[in-house]
Amino acid sequence: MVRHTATSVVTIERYIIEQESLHPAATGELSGILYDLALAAKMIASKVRRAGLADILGATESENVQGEIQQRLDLFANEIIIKAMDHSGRLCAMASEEEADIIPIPAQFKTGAYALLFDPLDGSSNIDVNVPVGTIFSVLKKVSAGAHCALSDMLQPGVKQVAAGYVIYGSSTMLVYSTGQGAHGFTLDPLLGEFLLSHPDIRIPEHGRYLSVNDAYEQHWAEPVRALMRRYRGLDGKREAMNVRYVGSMVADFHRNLLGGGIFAYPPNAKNPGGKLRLLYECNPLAFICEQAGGAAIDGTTRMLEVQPTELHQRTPIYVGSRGDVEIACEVLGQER
Ligand code: FBP
Repeated sequence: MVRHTATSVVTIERYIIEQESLHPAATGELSGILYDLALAAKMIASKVRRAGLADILGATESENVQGEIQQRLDLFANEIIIKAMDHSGRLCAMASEEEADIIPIPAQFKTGAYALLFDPLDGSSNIDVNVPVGTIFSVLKKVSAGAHCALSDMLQPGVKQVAAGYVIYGSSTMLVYSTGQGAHGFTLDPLLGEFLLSHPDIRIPEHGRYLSVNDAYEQHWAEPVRALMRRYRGLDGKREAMNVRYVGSMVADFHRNLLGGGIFAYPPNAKNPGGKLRLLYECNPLAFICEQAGGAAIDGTTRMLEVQPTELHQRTPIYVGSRGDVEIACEVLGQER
């Protein structure tokens, strides 16, 4: 594999092909899915960039399966991804944070060997206030028999992901993905309309400096979680205090910590005893990327990628980021349990 640097002018298409060449058995189907996702990301980015001018801000009257009011950009992004992906003949079905059930491939199109799960616009509460939001995706290989998708194709543990990634719509638009050969970042050049390799082979620092947690929930945390947050804040004298940074968009908080080192945590609390964030299309894809970059992710007891899913929209607690900081979570949550 050619070693690239951030100035090698490598498009995402070229990089995907180079990575595919490392797999003699590859059919090109997975590469095709990644291309189509990159196109969908460009279309969403162009709308997000002009959101205030494009009359697409604000909420709709409808609620999604999570009980959240759907933002207009949520639905726009959801539609864009479905339309960009449903006709390629590469997917057996899709699942989205915005759709209660599995999204079948329309009858007029062929079905394929992969399932796609996604959060079309993560950090919805930040859309109208121009704070970075993102798109998160996970790709699984179809395991059920027959042409059509079964729930079992979606309910696979994170280790079964064949690809995962996210797009961050921030000061620049970046797409970070992995197919199990490291995590790589591409920046959208708005003049060329191309995703160009800008962060080859991302490595997250072993120990981080940022703590990303919404501590407005402190009163609703159980004692083990409070003890852990005291540790990260250096209040138990066992380590230097970390710097707190919390945007409220998981993709943005995760991305900062992936590059700068740190931990993002959304512990269980009295209001969300099972956690808030969704296992299949928020936590598993980011855990996959993080591990590929040398980091780690747990749900409080188990390696995130080994959790066996039981429901499409199941929620989970999450602690993800620098390996040294996640190990502290294992130690403190384990000790205090
Ligand atoms: P969605 O916007 O996709 O529903 O994502 C959930 C989310 O906004 C995460 O991006 C973020 O980390 C978290 O919820 C913020 O939750 P809270 O406001 O409880 O801290």
